Amino acid sequence: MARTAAKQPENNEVGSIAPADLIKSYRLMLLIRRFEESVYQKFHENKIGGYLHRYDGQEALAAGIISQLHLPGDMILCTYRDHAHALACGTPARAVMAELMGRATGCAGGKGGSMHLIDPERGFMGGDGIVGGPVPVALGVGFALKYRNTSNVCVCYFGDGAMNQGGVHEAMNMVGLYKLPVLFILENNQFAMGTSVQRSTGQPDFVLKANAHGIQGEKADGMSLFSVHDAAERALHHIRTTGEAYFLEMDCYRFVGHGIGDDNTKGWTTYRSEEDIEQWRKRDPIHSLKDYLIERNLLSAQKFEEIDQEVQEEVKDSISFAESSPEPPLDSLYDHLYS
Ligand SMILES: Cc1ncc(C[n+]2csc(CCOP(=O)(O)OP(=O)(O)O)c2C)c(N)n1
Ligand SMILES: [Mg+2]
Repeated sequence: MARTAAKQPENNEVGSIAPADLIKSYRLMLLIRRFEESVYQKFHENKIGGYLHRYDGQEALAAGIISQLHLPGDMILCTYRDHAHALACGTPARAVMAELMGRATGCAGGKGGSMHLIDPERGFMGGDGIVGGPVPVALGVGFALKYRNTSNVCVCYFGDGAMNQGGVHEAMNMVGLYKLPVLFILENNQFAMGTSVQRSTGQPDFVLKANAHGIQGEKADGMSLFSVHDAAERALHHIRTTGEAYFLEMDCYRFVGHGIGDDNTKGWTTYRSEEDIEQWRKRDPIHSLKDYLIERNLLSAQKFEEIDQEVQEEVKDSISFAESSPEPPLDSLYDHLYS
């Protein structure tokens, strides 16, 4: 059942993604990167409270999959590393930044913060602070989508560390048993905080584990937008035509530490070497896509510059918007507790 990862198209080969969509994905990945780069500084200025987990290096997983969904209709669940997924679903950068700063204009009304972004109108059913937490929720969402006779899919992102949680396997078993339309995306960034995959699991073949629950799957290169896109296209086709789940293990790497308490820009990280980080950085999904667009003359130097400026402006604007937004009023404390 496992298949080999799709390769980035060679220079003289036509890729499977239309040039206009490639450029859109490039812009989105750059927006995610610049957004993430801005948040540590705001945290250190005490503008953001709680905690922060960045997605630098993993951008292709959000851009290559969410761009293929039918929104609204399909539903997305993910972990606490969720800024990218919200932006990919179309939640404005302003509403994401305002949420991080606990402002009433944030996408969760300023009451969720970084790990609990949500935007149901755009299909984004939220981040989750509990490791493995999105998987049992995906079982419920997948059941609802089938029960209501829709042709929609629930996409559930989770981490390599989460794959060792009991509840994850109970939920995957039921998704396989009930044949539910769920696309599992295992973000295998090689580490759960400071613990490597080699140190945390007796069976590192994650696709095999999905197969054990009756779910087909494959492994793909999560550092290549092309590979992510191709694998997701096959997976979504499988789910929409058979109604059954699919599992994708995405090999990837986070370029920065686990979270704000593990800030490798300050030299605190001890569990992985600078050399390893450098090796993975050579496969930066944004740089590879930029090279591809240049080699094939799909975007001029001037256009790259314009996109860069636009994205920087969008992030700057999100910060001024958030900083000038009010905090939630005290009398809204008990709103949204029950639906
Ligand atoms: C149930 C539970 N246990 C422990 C934690 C603390 N914790 C937060 S993130 C994390 C590591 C998870 O790693 P992984 O699933 O690989 O996701 P990644 O952070 O690498 O994206 C842990 C142990 C938690 N949030 N929830
Ligand atoms: Mg991980």
